[in-house]
Amino acid sequence: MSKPTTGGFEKTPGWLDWYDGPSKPQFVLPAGSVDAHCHVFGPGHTFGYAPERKYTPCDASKAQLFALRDHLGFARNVVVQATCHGDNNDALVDALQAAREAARGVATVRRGVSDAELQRLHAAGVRGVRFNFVKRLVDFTPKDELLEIAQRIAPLGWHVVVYFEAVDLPELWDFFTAIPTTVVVDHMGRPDVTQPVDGPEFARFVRFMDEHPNVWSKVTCPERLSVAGPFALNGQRQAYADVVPFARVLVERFADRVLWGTDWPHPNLKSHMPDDGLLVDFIPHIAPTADLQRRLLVDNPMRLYWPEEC
Ligand code: 0GY
Repeated sequence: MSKPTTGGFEKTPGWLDWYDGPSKPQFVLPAGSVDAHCHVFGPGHTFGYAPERKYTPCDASKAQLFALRDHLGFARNVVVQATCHGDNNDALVDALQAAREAARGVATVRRGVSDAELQRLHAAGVRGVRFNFVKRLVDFTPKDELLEIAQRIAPLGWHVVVYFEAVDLPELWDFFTAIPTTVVVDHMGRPDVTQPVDGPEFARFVRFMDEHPNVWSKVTCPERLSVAGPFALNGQRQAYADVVPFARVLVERFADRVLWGTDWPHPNLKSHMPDDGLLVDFIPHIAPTADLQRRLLVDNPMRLYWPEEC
Protein backbone atom coordinates (compact mmCIF):
# COMPACT_ATOMS: atom_id res chain seq x y z
CA MET A 1 0.00 0.00 0.00
CA SER A 2 1.05 3.58 -0.52
CA LYS A 3 1.99 5.81 2.40
CA PRO A 4 -0.35 8.16 4.30
CA THR A 5 -0.31 11.85 3.33
CA THR A 6 -1.95 14.91 4.89
CA GLY A 7 -3.51 16.75 1.92
CA GLY A 8 -2.35 20.17 3.09
CA PHE A 9 -4.11 19.99 6.48
CA GLU A 10 -2.23 19.86 9.76
CA LYS A 11 -2.99 16.63 11.60
CA THR A 12 -4.17 16.60 15.20
CA PRO A 13 -1.05 16.47 17.42
CA GLY A 14 -0.14 12.88 18.25
CA TRP A 15 -2.24 11.50 15.39
CA LEU A 16 -1.42 7.89 14.55
CA ASP A 17 -1.40 7.17 10.81
CA TRP A 18 -2.89 3.96 9.48
CA TYR A 19 -0.41 1.12 9.09
CA ASP A 20 0.87 0.81 5.53
CA GLY A 21 2.32 -2.71 5.78
CA PRO A 22 -0.55 -4.93 6.94
CA SER A 23 0.26 -8.63 7.14
CA LYS A 24 -1.61 -11.24 5.15
CA PRO A 25 -4.22 -12.80 7.47
CA GLN A 26 -3.93 -16.48 8.25
CA PHE A 27 -7.71 -16.72 8.38
CA VAL A 28 -9.11 -17.10 4.87
CA LEU A 29 -12.29 -15.04 4.62
CA PRO A 30 -15.37 -16.74 3.12
CA ALA A 31 -15.98 -15.77 -0.51
CA GLY A 32 -17.97 -12.56 -0.77
CA SER A 33 -17.01 -11.20 2.68
CA VAL A 34 -17.93 -7.61 3.49
CA ASP A 35 -15.84 -5.18 5.53
CA ALA A 36 -18.92 -3.50 7.01
CA HIS A 37 -17.25 -0.65 8.88
CA CYS A 38 -14.51 1.47 7.35
CA HIS A 39 -13.97 5.10 6.36
CA VAL A 40 -12.35 7.33 3.77
CA PHE A 41 -10.64 10.57 4.82
CA GLY A 42 -10.21 13.18 2.12
CA PRO A 43 -7.76 13.38 0.50
CA GLY A 44 -7.82 16.80 2.10
CA HIS A 45 -6.79 18.67 -1.06
CA THR A 46 -9.87 17.27 -2.87
CA PHE A 47 -12.41 16.73 -0.10
CA GLY A 48 -11.55 19.19 2.67
CA TYR A 49 -12.26 18.43 6.32
CA ALA A 50 -15.30 20.02 8.00
CA PRO A 51 -14.84 23.27 9.92
CA GLU A 52 -16.69 21.80 12.93
CA ARG A 53 -14.48 18.65 13.08
CA LYS A 54 -13.00 17.51 16.40
CA TYR A 55 -9.88 15.99 14.82
CA THR A 56 -7.85 16.27 11.64
CA PRO A 57 -6.67 12.88 10.36
CA CYS A 58 -4.10 11.82 7.83
CA ASP A 59 -5.69 11.17 4.44
CA ALA A 60 -7.12 7.72 3.76
CA SER A 61 -8.20 7.60 0.14
CA LYS A 62 -10.62 5.32 -1.67
CA ALA A 63 -7.74 3.76 -3.64
CA GLN A 64 -5.93 2.94 -0.39
CA LEU A 65 -9.13 1.47 1.06
CA PHE A 66 -9.70 -0.69 -2.02
CA ALA A 67 -6.08 -1.87 -1.93
CA LEU A 68 -6.57 -2.97 1.68
CA ARG A 69 -9.85 -4.71 0.77
CA ASP A 70 -8.07 -6.75 -1.89
CA HIS A 71 -5.03 -7.46 0.29
CA LEU A 72 -7.14 -8.82 3.16
CA GLY A 73 -9.48 -10.79 0.89
CA PHE A 74 -12.72 -8.85 1.27
CA ALA A 75 -15.09 -8.51 -1.70
CA ARG A 76 -16.98 -5.41 -0.59
CA ASN A 77 -16.95 -2.44 1.78
CA VAL A 78 -19.50 -0.48 3.77
CA VAL A 79 -18.02 3.00 4.04
CA VAL A 80 -19.24 5.01 7.04
CA GLN A 81 -19.16 8.79 6.94
CA ALA A 82 -16.61 9.97 9.51
CA THR A 83 -17.24 12.98 11.73
CA CYS A 84 -14.20 14.82 10.35
CA HIS A 85 -16.25 15.34 7.16
CA GLY A 86 -19.36 16.56 9.00
CA ASP A 87 -22.44 16.30 6.79
CA ASN A 88 -20.53 16.79 3.55
CA ASN A 89 -20.75 13.30 2.08
CA ASP A 90 -18.77 14.05 -1.10
CA ALA A 91 -15.73 11.91 -0.25
CA LEU A 92 -18.06 9.05 0.65
CA VAL A 93 -20.10 9.40 -2.55
CA ASP A 94 -16.91 9.57 -4.61
CA ALA A 95 -15.68 6.31 -3.05
CA LEU A 96 -19.04 4.58 -3.58
CA GLN A 97 -19.21 5.62 -7.21
CA ALA A 98 -15.66 4.42 -7.83
CA ALA A 99 -16.38 1.06 -6.19
CA ARG A 100 -19.61 0.63 -8.14
CA GLU A 101 -21.55 -2.29 -6.69
CA ALA A 102 -18.65 -3.28 -4.42
CA ALA A 103 -19.45 -0.66 -1.77
CA ARG A 104 -22.41 0.77 0.10
CA GLY A 105 -22.40 3.75 2.42
CA VAL A 106 -23.72 5.23 5.64
CA ALA A 107 -24.05 9.02 5.49
CA THR A 108 -24.49 11.92 7.88
CA VAL A 109 -27.38 14.24 7.11
CA ARG A 110 -28.95 17.14 8.97
CA ARG A 111 -32.55 18.24 9.39
CA GLY A 112 -33.56 20.05 6.22
CA VAL A 113 -31.68 17.74 3.86
CA SER A 114 -33.56 17.88 0.56
CA ASP A 115 -35.33 14.91 -1.02
CA ALA A 116 -33.10 15.41 -4.06
CA GLU A 117 -29.99 15.03 -1.89
CA LEU A 118 -31.36 11.87 -0.29
CA GLN A 119 -32.06 10.50 -3.78
CA ARG A 120 -28.53 11.40 -4.90
CA LEU A 121 -27.09 9.58 -1.89
CA HIS A 122 -29.31 6.56 -2.53
CA ALA A 123 -28.27 6.38 -6.17
CA ALA A 124 -24.63 6.43 -5.06
CA GLY A 125 -25.21 3.47 -2.72
CA VAL A 126 -26.01 5.03 0.66
CA ARG A 127 -28.29 2.80 2.70
CA GLY A 128 -28.16 4.36 6.17
CA VAL A 129 -27.48 7.41 8.31
CA ARG A 130 -25.30 7.57 11.39
CA PHE A 131 -26.27 9.25 14.66
CA ASN A 132 -23.23 9.87 16.84
CA PHE A 133 -23.49 10.41 20.60
CA VAL A 134 -19.78 10.19 21.44
CA LYS A 135 -19.13 13.59 22.96
CA ARG A 136 -15.45 13.84 21.97
CA LEU A 137 -16.50 13.46 18.30
CA VAL A 138 -19.55 15.65 17.78
CA ASP A 139 -21.61 18.51 19.17
CA PHE A 140 -25.03 17.67 20.58
CA THR A 141 -27.93 17.28 18.13
CA PRO A 142 -31.48 17.44 19.55
CA LYS A 143 -33.26 14.08 19.50
CA ASP A 144 -36.34 15.48 17.78
CA GLU A 145 -34.10 16.44 14.86
CA LEU A 146 -32.67 12.92 14.71
CA LEU A 147 -36.11 11.32 14.86
CA GLU A 148 -37.26 13.56 12.04
CA ILE A 149 -34.28 12.37 9.96
CA ALA A 150 -35.05 8.73 10.83
CA GLN A 151 -38.62 9.21 9.63
CA ARG A 152 -37.38 10.80 6.40
CA ILE A 153 -34.99 7.96 5.56
CA ALA A 154 -37.26 5.06 6.60
CA PRO A 155 -39.27 5.03 3.32
CA LEU A 156 -36.01 4.66 1.39
CA GLY A 157 -35.40 1.35 3.16
CA TRP A 158 -32.37 2.80 4.95
CA HIS A 159 -31.36 2.07 8.55
CA VAL A 160 -29.83 4.09 11.39
CA VAL A 161 -26.34 3.42 12.75
CA VAL A 162 -25.78 4.64 16.31
CA TYR A 163 -22.48 5.25 18.07
CA PHE A 164 -22.43 5.76 21.84
CA GLU A 165 -20.57 4.84 25.02
CA ALA A 166 -21.93 1.96 27.16
CA VAL A 167 -22.60 4.23 30.16
CA ASP A 168 -24.97 6.33 28.03
CA LEU A 169 -27.27 3.46 26.96
CA PRO A 170 -29.82 3.92 29.80
CA GLU A 171 -30.34 7.56 28.87
CA LEU A 172 -30.55 6.78 25.13
CA TRP A 173 -32.69 3.62 25.40
CA ASP A 174 -36.09 5.24 24.85
CA PHE A 175 -34.80 7.28 21.95
CA PHE A 176 -33.27 4.24 20.24
CA THR A 177 -36.45 2.20 20.66
CA ALA A 178 -38.47 5.00 19.02
CA ILE A 179 -36.44 4.76 15.80
CA PRO A 180 -38.69 3.21 13.15
CA THR A 181 -35.96 1.40 11.18
CA THR A 182 -33.31 -1.23 11.77
CA VAL A 183 -30.81 0.18 14.28
CA VAL A 184 -27.17 -0.88 13.98
CA VAL A 185 -24.96 -0.28 17.02
CA ASP A 186 -21.31 0.53 16.43
CA HIS A 187 -18.64 -1.45 18.26
CA MET A 188 -21.00 -3.41 20.57
CA GLY A 189 -22.01 -0.19 22.30
CA ARG A 190 -18.40 0.28 23.47
CA PRO A 191 -18.34 -2.04 26.51
CA ASP A 192 -15.79 -1.58 29.27
CA VAL A 193 -13.99 -4.91 28.77
CA THR A 194 -12.42 -4.77 32.24
CA GLN A 195 -15.91 -5.53 33.57
CA PRO A 196 -17.19 -9.12 33.50
CA VAL A 197 -18.87 -10.20 30.29
CA ASP A 198 -21.86 -11.32 32.40
CA GLY A 199 -21.78 -8.16 34.54
CA PRO A 200 -24.59 -5.57 34.62
CA GLU A 201 -23.24 -3.24 31.94
CA PHE A 202 -22.90 -5.76 29.12
CA ALA A 203 -26.02 -7.61 30.31
CA ARG A 204 -27.92 -4.38 29.67
CA PHE A 205 -26.68 -4.30 26.09
CA VAL A 206 -27.56 -7.97 25.55
CA ARG A 207 -31.04 -7.29 26.95
CA PHE A 208 -31.35 -4.32 24.61
CA MET A 209 -30.75 -6.63 21.64
CA ASP A 210 -32.89 -9.42 23.12
CA GLU A 211 -35.90 -7.17 23.56
CA HIS A 212 -35.57 -5.35 20.22
CA PRO A 213 -35.25 -7.60 17.17
CA ASN A 214 -34.62 -4.58 14.94
CA VAL A 215 -31.32 -3.90 16.75
CA TRP A 216 -28.09 -5.21 15.21
CA SER A 217 -24.51 -4.84 16.44
CA LYS A 218 -21.14 -4.46 14.82
CA VAL A 219 -18.74 -6.76 16.69
CA THR A 220 -15.95 -4.41 15.72
CA CYS A 221 -13.05 -2.45 17.13
CA PRO A 222 -11.24 -4.85 19.46
CA GLU A 223 -8.24 -2.53 19.01
CA ARG A 224 -10.31 0.36 20.39
CA LEU A 225 -11.90 -1.54 23.28
CA SER A 226 -8.99 -3.72 24.37
CA VAL A 227 -6.96 -3.02 27.48
CA ALA A 228 -4.74 -6.10 26.96
CA GLY A 229 -3.66 -4.78 23.56
CA PRO A 230 -2.38 -6.39 20.39
CA PHE A 231 -0.28 -9.04 22.05
CA ALA A 232 -0.22 -12.70 21.20
CA LEU A 233 -1.26 -15.18 23.86
CA ASN A 234 0.91 -18.30 24.23
CA GLY A 235 2.69 -17.49 21.01
CA GLN A 236 -0.57 -17.72 19.08
CA ARG A 237 -1.67 -15.12 16.57
CA GLN A 238 -4.47 -13.90 18.83
CA ALA A 239 -4.59 -10.21 19.63
CA TYR A 240 -7.10 -8.35 21.81
CA ALA A 241 -8.03 -11.48 23.78
CA ASP A 242 -9.93 -9.47 26.41
CA VAL A 243 -12.51 -8.38 23.80
CA VAL A 244 -13.18 -11.90 22.48
CA PRO A 245 -15.76 -12.99 25.13
CA PHE A 246 -17.92 -9.91 24.52
CA ALA A 247 -17.99 -10.26 20.75
CA ARG A 248 -18.48 -14.01 20.95
CA VAL A 249 -21.58 -13.69 23.13
CA LEU A 250 -23.18 -11.47 20.50
CA VAL A 251 -22.11 -13.58 17.52
CA GLU A 252 -23.47 -16.76 19.07
CA ARG A 253 -26.68 -15.28 20.49
CA PHE A 254 -27.59 -12.95 17.62
CA ALA A 255 -26.01 -14.76 14.69
CA ASP A 256 -28.30 -13.06 12.17
CA ARG A 257 -27.84 -9.52 13.51
CA VAL A 258 -24.08 -9.02 13.71
CA LEU A 259 -21.64 -7.36 11.32
CA TRP A 260 -17.85 -7.15 11.20
CA GLY A 261 -15.53 -4.49 9.85
CA THR A 262 -11.94 -3.35 10.08
CA ASP A 263 -12.65 0.27 11.11
CA TRP A 264 -9.75 1.25 8.82
CA PRO A 265 -8.14 3.83 9.01
CA HIS A 266 -8.76 3.62 12.77
CA PRO A 267 -9.25 7.26 13.75
CA ASN A 268 -8.23 8.59 17.15
CA LEU A 269 -6.31 5.59 18.42
CA LYS A 270 -3.77 6.58 21.04
CA SER A 271 -1.77 3.52 22.06
CA HIS A 272 -0.98 1.76 18.78
CA MET A 273 -2.13 1.36 15.20
CA PRO A 274 -3.37 -2.17 14.45
CA ASP A 275 -2.09 -4.48 11.77
CA ASP A 276 -5.29 -5.07 9.76
CA GLY A 277 -4.15 -8.60 8.91
CA LEU A 278 -4.05 -9.39 12.63
CA LEU A 279 -7.52 -7.88 13.03
CA VAL A 280 -8.88 -10.32 10.45
CA ASP A 281 -7.30 -13.14 12.45
CA PHE A 282 -9.47 -12.02 15.38
CA ILE A 283 -12.59 -13.20 13.50
CA PRO A 284 -12.37 -16.99 14.04
CA HIS A 285 -12.00 -16.41 17.79
CA ILE A 286 -15.35 -14.62 17.95
CA ALA A 287 -17.08 -16.68 15.24
CA PRO A 288 -15.61 -20.17 15.68
CA THR A 289 -17.63 -22.10 13.09
CA ALA A 290 -17.85 -21.77 9.32
CA ASP A 291 -21.60 -21.20 9.64
CA LEU A 292 -21.19 -18.28 12.08
CA GLN A 293 -18.41 -16.84 9.93
CA ARG A 294 -20.53 -16.92 6.80
CA ARG A 295 -23.47 -15.25 8.52
CA LEU A 296 -21.27 -12.56 10.10
CA LEU A 297 -19.22 -11.74 7.03
CA VAL A 298 -21.49 -12.49 4.07
CA ASP A 299 -25.18 -13.24 4.76
CA ASN A 300 -25.91 -10.45 7.26
CA PRO A 301 -24.20 -7.54 5.47
CA MET A 302 -25.62 -8.70 2.14
CA ARG A 303 -29.16 -8.77 3.58
CA LEU A 304 -28.77 -5.26 5.02
CA TYR A 305 -26.84 -3.55 2.21
CA TRP A 306 -27.47 -5.55 -0.96
CA PRO A 307 -30.95 -7.06 -0.33
CA GLU A 308 -31.66 -7.10 -4.06
CA GLU A 309 -28.96 -9.78 -4.44
CA CYS A 310 -30.29 -12.01 -1.65
C1 0GY B 1 -14.94 4.86 14.38
C2 0GY B 1 -14.60 5.45 15.66
C3 0GY B 1 -14.29 6.74 15.90
C4 0GY B 1 -14.47 7.84 15.03
C5 0GY B 1 -15.48 8.03 14.17
O1 0GY B 1 -16.70 9.22 12.63
C6 0GY B 1 -15.74 9.25 13.38
O2 0GY B 1 -15.00 10.21 13.50
O3 0GY B 1 -16.35 7.08 13.97
C7 0GY B 1 -13.73 7.05 17.24
O4 0GY B 1 -12.95 8.01 17.36
O5 0GY B 1 -14.04 6.30 18.21
O6 0GY B 1 -15.90 4.11 14.28
O7 0GY B 1 -14.25 5.14 13.43
